[in-house]
This record gives sequence, structure tokens and C-alpha cells, in this order.
Amino acid sequence: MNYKNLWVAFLILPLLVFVGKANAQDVYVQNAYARDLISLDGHWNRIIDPYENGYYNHRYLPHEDGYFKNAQVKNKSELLEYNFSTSDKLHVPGDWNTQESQLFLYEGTVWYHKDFSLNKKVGYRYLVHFGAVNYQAIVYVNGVKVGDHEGGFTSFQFDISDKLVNGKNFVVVKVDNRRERNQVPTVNTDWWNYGGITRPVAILELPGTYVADYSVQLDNANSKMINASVTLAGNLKAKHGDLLLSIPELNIKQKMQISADGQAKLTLAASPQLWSPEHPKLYDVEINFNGEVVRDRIGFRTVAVKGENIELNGKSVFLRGISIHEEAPFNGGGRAWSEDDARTLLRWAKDLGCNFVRLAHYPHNETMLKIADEMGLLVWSEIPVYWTVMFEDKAVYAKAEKQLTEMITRDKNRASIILWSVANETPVKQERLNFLSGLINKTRELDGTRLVTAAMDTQTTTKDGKVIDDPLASVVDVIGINSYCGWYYEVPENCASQKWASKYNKPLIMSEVGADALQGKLGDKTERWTEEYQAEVFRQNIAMMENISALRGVSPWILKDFRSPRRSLPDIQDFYNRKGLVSEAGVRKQAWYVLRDYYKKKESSAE
Ligand code: GCB
Repeated sequence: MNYKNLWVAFLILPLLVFVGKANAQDVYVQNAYARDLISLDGHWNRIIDPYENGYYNHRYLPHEDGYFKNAQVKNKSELLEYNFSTSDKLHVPGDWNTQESQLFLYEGTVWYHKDFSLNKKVGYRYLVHFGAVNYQAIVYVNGVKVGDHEGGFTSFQFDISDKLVNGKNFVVVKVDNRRERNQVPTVNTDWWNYGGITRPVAILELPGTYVADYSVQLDNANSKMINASVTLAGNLKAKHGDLLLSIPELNIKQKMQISADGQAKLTLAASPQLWSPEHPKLYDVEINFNGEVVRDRIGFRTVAVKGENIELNGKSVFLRGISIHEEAPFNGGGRAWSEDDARTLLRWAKDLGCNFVRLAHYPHNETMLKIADEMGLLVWSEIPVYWTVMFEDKAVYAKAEKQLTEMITRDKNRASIILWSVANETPVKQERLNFLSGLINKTRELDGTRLVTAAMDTQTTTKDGKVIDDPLASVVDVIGINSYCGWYYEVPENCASQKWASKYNKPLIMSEVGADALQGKLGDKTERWTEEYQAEVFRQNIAMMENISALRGVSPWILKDFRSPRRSLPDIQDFYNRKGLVSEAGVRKQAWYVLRDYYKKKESSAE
């Protein structure tokens, strides 16, 4: 043992902890886009760096003078092999694949750079907020690292107050979307690995002591009570002044007591009109602290499971749904991020007769959830624990739990979300059960008010039909079943008579059924890839589902054809999964009308 080294470690460790703490953003700033902010959206210079030359030197050690320094040559004899200011540009938000043809299939590192100006207000805190970066981001401000983040679909923030100067500043982000076995998701998926800064970026300008996180929700067990909690962050020693919660339409204006660690909790008697798909009532909610006002629009409702029923506001509900990938409806696809994208996709779901959407297979952007609140669509939201992640690896578990936590933290005020899903189509084995049980416990700890589910493809086939027999089904509140009768197994005509058995006495959602069709390819109903074949699969599966006594919802696969590198069949797939009810250009296929008619009937029989 080298005692000298030990002493150095003793001296350095507290210093590292301190330095780490100075920048770590432990408390999430809820509803970031409702804050005072400087938007960094727009065009960013980019350097494509497949060999990570801007990060590693030729000994494969991290460079001290990597691209993050954003250096400029000072004289004509100086050697510098990169230059952001003369590099091409990418739009942020947006994936890189659909912006440059050379990046269409690219998986690797791209560096992003943007200059911005700012006049620091004395005593204010500045946080950089990213809506999402796929998959890994290392963020530098004025040449200094401020943090990193792994996971392509959740937002993250870093406090950069002490890195900013008055006047000109710059931010550089190293984005890497390489797939790795130990990531969440893992290497094998059925969607496009869109890379880049895919959602908005902003610098939040917050008072020295500020409203960070909050939750304002109806008590799930008592619809005459509202539970509110607020977390202040920043300089808590200097906190003074009143924290007020107001919901003007309910005549609520209430002071909240703040504890020494910046927490405030309140339970209020109230009788709000309840939020539902038929009546998506939202209330203006204001949190006011020392002149800082954070505004939100929140709906109040309850959701629970009773036996095989899902109850919304105490009444059994049938979920008429559709699955949706976060892919833009027009303009060549790509990651969806805008309000227009969200409105179009969710409007299509409404036109189909839906009261429910399954936002697959990862947390979608915040705007989708806000528009779902506004339009009255119930939501299933999930993390990308998909197929064969490394269930036996603790570090992988930690990544999944982090994404789950980030999803729930960001979206806990959305009335539309009733289901948190922890996984899709995972194979039965003990390590998987341990992994997913851990995530389910975590979900309940973070949000005991919503239901937990997972989509399972683990049914067994007997001579009488399909039997749901999966230990995971015992742990969830609602069982999701993915089953492709007429496509991956059986011929369509045998599907209607297929019987399903479940021993769990829990509600069941058919979270995927479907078949591929190339829009405009017509033929007879036995010919693969035709609209007729797909429509027949829907007819047969609808008849089959009607015989499942525990069925409380359906979310067929999928609203729109979406890009997938797994799907290569020339002139049919051309890198698209064709199970959409509409084509990638939004044209409806025959199956659209079959499902719409079913939902019309379901809706009128529920009235
Ligand atoms: C599934 C997956 C989904 C795929 C779909 C398909 O079971 O959950 O991600 O895209 O099947 O088309 O095969």
C-alpha cells in the first residue's frame, strides 16, 4: 500500500465532491419552457466526427484541447484542424439523419456549437436545459465541461451560472448515438436511431432562490382534495418571502409553509370539474414565490383498477387507443418535436375515434403530453426497456431507473397520463423479473397515483388458444399484450375464433395487434402487403378481442408507417415498418376505416 497516494486521495476526494456538487443539477426545474429563458433553438454549427478526433488524441486519451474549446487560429502559421464557424449547420431541435443525406444512416459522434449573448442579472441562477439528446451528450460552456447525460428521450439540465460571462458565450455539445449492448434501449430495436439534439434547448434564467419542482394533483383516493408540493432550490439560506399557490377558477389562493430544506406541502379541499376525454377541463395553476410566477394548466382526475376494470373518476372506461412513434407526420419524417407535429398526430388519433394513445417506446416530448391533456386523450407512457436489454447488469438497471425517474419527474402533472409502462416484449427469466420488479417498485414510490403496466409477448399457445402466463403479469396493475395473429403467426381467417385465457383477474390491454400494408397496394385479402390483407387482419383481431372478457383497452400497432432499419424489402418496405394505418405521407389505408368503425360502435355502446 502506498500511503502517500492514500493521503493524496483523502485530500482530493472532498474537493472532487465539492466541484461535482457545484454543477450538479439535483432538483429538476419543472415546466422549463414556462420560465424566463433564452432559447438556443435555431442553427448550430456541426462537425461530424466518426473517429472522435475532437475528444481523443492519437494515444486514445482524452484531449485537453478538444473541439469543445472552439479554438480559432490566431495567425496564419498556426495548425488547427477544425473550425466550427466555417462548418455546416444543423437545425436544433431536430435529428441529423433527415437533415443531411450523408447522415441518414450515421451512428457516431457529431459536435454541435452555438454562440449566444447574455447579460447576467446579479444574483440569478442560469441553467441550460435540453429537451432530449440522443443518445449521449457531453455539454461544455465556454470551453469547460458542465455535465453529461445518457438516455435519448428525457430532458436534463445543468447549472452553468459560474461558467457564463457577460456578453458573448458559447456552448458545445458532443452528441453520440452509437448503439451499445449495455444501453437502454440496447442495440436491437425496430425504430430509427435518430441522432442529435432532437428537442429544444434553452438557458433558464432563475432568481437566486427559485421554484424548482412541483406537483399539483387531485388526491387519487378522494376527489374532493388537491395535494400540492413545491421544492425550492438555489440559495436556500437566503429564502424569504411568501410561497403562494393559486387556482383562480377554484378560488384557491393559499400560502405554503417552506421547510428549511426548501420543501412545501399542502392539502386543500376543492371540488374541481373532473378531467376526462369527454370533458378535458384544465385549470390555470400559479405558483408564486417572491415575484417569480410559474404558470401551468392542470387537469384533475382519478384513476384506479377494480378487479378487471380500469376506473377513471370512479367509472369503468374502455381505452380506444392507437400506438404512436415520435416521428413527424410530414416533411420526410424524422423525430417529431414541434407543437404542429403533436397536434397533427393526436388529431389523427381523435379522428380515428380514440380516447387513448400508447406513446411508444420511450418518453415522447413534453408538448405531446400537454396537447394530450388539452385534447382529452388518455396516455400510456413508457421507457425503452425493449426486447433484450442486459437484465443481469446492475449498471444497465441504473440507466433504466434513471430514465424512468426522469420521465415521471417531468410529466407527473399531466392528467392525460394514466399508465406508466416499464418494458416492451421482454423474455421470461428471473433476472428480467428482478429488473422489472425493481422498476415497478420505483414507479410506485415516485408516483403512487397512476397505474403500472408492461407490454408482454409471452403468451403460451395451447390447443384451446392463448394463455397469459408470465410472472410479470402478477406484478403490474394492468397487463399489456402484444400479439400479431394473422401476421407473425396464424392465417388471418383463424384469428377471430382464437380464445384467450388469463388467471390474473386484472384488466388487459391489447397493446399491439397489426399487419403491414403498402398504402395503395391493392389485391385480395390473402395477399401479403395489400391494404385488403391488413384490413382483414384488423377485422379478425377485433372479433377475437371482443371475446376476451378482461379486455379494457386496445392500442393497435400503429398510427403511421415509421422508419426502421430492420425493414429492407425493396419496393414494399424500403426501410419503413408498414404497419401504419396511414402511410408516411398521412394517406389512410383501408384498415383505418375498420378500426374507426369499431371505435364508433364501442363509443356508442358505452354511452
Ligand atoms: C412489436 C414491437 C414493435 C414492432 C412491432 C412489429 O412487437 O413491440 O416495436 O415494431 O412488433 O412491427 O413487428
